[in-house]
Amino acid sequence: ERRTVVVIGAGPAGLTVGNILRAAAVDCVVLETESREFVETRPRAGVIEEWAVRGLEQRGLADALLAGAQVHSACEFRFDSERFRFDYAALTGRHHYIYPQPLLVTDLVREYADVRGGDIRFGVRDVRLHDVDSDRPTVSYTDPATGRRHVLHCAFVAGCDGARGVSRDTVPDARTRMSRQDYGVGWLALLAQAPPSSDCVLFGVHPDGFAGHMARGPEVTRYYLQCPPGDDPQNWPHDRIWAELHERLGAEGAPPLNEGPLVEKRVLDMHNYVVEPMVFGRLFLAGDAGHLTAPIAAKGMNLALHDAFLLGDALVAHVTEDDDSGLDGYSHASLRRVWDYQEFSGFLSDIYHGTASGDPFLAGTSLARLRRLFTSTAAATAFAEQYLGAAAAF
Ligand code: RFL
Repeated sequence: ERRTVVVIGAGPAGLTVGNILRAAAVDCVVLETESREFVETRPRAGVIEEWAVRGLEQRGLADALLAGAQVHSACEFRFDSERFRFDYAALTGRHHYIYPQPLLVTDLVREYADVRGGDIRFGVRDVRLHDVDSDRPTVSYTDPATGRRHVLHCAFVAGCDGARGVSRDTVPDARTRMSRQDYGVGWLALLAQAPPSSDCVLFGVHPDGFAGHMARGPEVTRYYLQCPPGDDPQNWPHDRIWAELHERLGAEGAPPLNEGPLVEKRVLDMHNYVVEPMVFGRLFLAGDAGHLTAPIAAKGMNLALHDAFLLGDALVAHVTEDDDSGLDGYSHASLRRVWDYQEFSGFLSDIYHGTASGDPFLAGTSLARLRRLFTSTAAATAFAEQYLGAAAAF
């Protein structure tokens, strides 16, 4: 079987690339190890930056999002038992969109498979890439229905298989560099079946550790609690979680949190990596396959979309106009935004985690950094720009 592009992974990156290719009638197939139901319900991100929404809209992929997303214009920091509202829209004129990742993935699958007639194969096993450094790469997998190996011949492979995929491992160490950073903290990621307790995102910066509150919908709220890296979620029974959330997000005049059953409870270790370059022969990495940003600054899905716009458009230009400039510049263009977001994520990590670091000096400078956002318009505007993500290409 021959295809122009094989896309590996049906997350935000792979599905967006697939949709861009289908809109230009470029022949492609998307391979995904999980089931359709699984990818459409996997809870993860929820914040989409305005430029990314516009990018989806330009490609005909934002109808449901624009109809259903919440538009946020502010967030609130809570520290020293006080509330500090940070109105980023007033400073920049720009907003955040709150739209749960499973909804976006559902929209993208429907558009790709049901509207644009794209070929997507769920539940495939043991995906392997071959000869990607030649001009005749192949991708093989085991068909779940027959148990037989299947081989796809192609011109390009889009490696969009996330942090635990196989694409990245195909690249020999000598041909790429992987830079890593570990913040040395964990976050207990929680999903509560409870209405949000505020009209905006809340960040609690507390001596016991960071806590976060993010609406996901009218009846679902995501919470985060800083914890030791590698901590066992069993150490966090229901009552302890709510006691810590009340404590760390508590502030004078703040309404109490709405409690509810916790339907997700997992510990995420806060670490980052970046693969450079993101290209190996005919293999192009996109999204978490090429770079991971700890969810501290809610940037991962946005970077995945940025890559997908660049890569999808570049593949279309190559196939339909014989224009290679997009593919040649892909890795560089992606990494500019990746590094900018990594730097901001590190800056935010110091603010969020400094007060609980056990180092009183770091606690002092972290709080000074935070207070500056509420005393200097210049500092606040610079922060707001990075919080919302660069509007234009670098
Ligand atoms: P994904 O979404 O992981 O999709 C990769 C897909 O590839 C499949 N796969 C394979 N398919 C074929 N063959 C293989 N060998 C395969 N191996 C894996 C997987 O099943 C999957 O379907 O990667 P993508 O597309 O790069 O998208 C990245 C985002 O999902 C990720 O960056 C965000 O979820 C990160 N993130 C957040 N990002 C934001 O922008 N804002 C947020 O608020 C935000 N919150 C979060 C987050 C990530 C979290 N977790 C669980 C790590 C909150 C959490 C809790």
